[in-house]
Amino acid sequence: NDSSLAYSVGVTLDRFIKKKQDDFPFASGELSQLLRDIALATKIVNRETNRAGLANIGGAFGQTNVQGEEQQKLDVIANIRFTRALTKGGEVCAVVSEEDDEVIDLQNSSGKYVVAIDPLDGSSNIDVNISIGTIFSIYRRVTPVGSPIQLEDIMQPGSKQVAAGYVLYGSSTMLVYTTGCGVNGFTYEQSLGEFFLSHPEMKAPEDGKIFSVNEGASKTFSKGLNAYLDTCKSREYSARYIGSLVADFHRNLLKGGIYIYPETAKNPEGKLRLLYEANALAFIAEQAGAAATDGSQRILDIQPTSLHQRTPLYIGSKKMVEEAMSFVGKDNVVA
Ligand code: P6P
Repeated sequence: NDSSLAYSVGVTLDRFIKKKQDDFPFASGELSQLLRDIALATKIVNRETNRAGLANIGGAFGQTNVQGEEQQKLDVIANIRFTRALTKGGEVCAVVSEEDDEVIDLQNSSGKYVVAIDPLDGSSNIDVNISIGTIFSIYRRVTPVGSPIQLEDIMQPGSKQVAAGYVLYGSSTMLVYTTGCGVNGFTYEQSLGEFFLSHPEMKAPEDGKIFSVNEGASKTFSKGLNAYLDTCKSREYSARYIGSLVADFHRNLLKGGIYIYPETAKNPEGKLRLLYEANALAFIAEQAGAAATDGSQRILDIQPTSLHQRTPLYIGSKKMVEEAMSFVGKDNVVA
């Protein structure tokens, strides 16, 4: 019957969104339209990503973004594509992006939603053909629709997200998202230009045997973290670190594992950004039965204080994050 259709592998993203919207009689369809707008931009970025080597749009673009990283042309292109799709879609009034120092006002005065996005995370991997990703969070604005955008519309804790997702441009291109009722994964069929439901109701294994961390910085890790990593090694867990957050996160979500980007000497607040990296993946993680903290508190409980603030990130299988916290937590106890 139709109700099972939404979950049968092979249903298109459009049909799935429509079906889920029908499940919410009061849904006005704006969020559905917004998700379609993001999916459209994803198809365009996917094509650009696949052509990067050929169209000479890889390589550094010469400017630097708020990370202080050389902006690769594909970063800039992806940012333009997503911002343009969201502007045209009309549902979003403002965007905070890794690629722009300031909030972008889309001039959609009737837009109810705000989007935080990392258009292309891991872009330094483009030139060496390693998977890269898009990460996005969706919030409802808190000040009256049509009024000037305020910082309180943007600086919302992750617990206020209405939706979040990521795109993994990997051996296949996948869109994985949640609207707070579980996590569903869609795989892109290039020849048809459609996303098809391939991973319905994703659930992370409660425990795992994979840890993802850049141990090159372990000299400056806390004692507790190094003790946790020694425990992983004593159990002969696998070390898997791609250097691309979305790829590591996605593998750990499916197979069980933990990704850690702690405070380091080079990044005393951690490297990853709260608004458009950690919050979205933390929402997805929790919806899939996994966990995400900054080493002491839930990522989703952090009240942002600045647009591009960084946070340490411990994210993945619930039991692994809890155990890591039991080691790292000792560091945070004032002696
Ligand atoms: P490091 C990519 O720049 C990124 O933001 C994540 O995708 C990735 O996991 C991490 O940084 C890699 O950082 O310091 O280990 O090279």
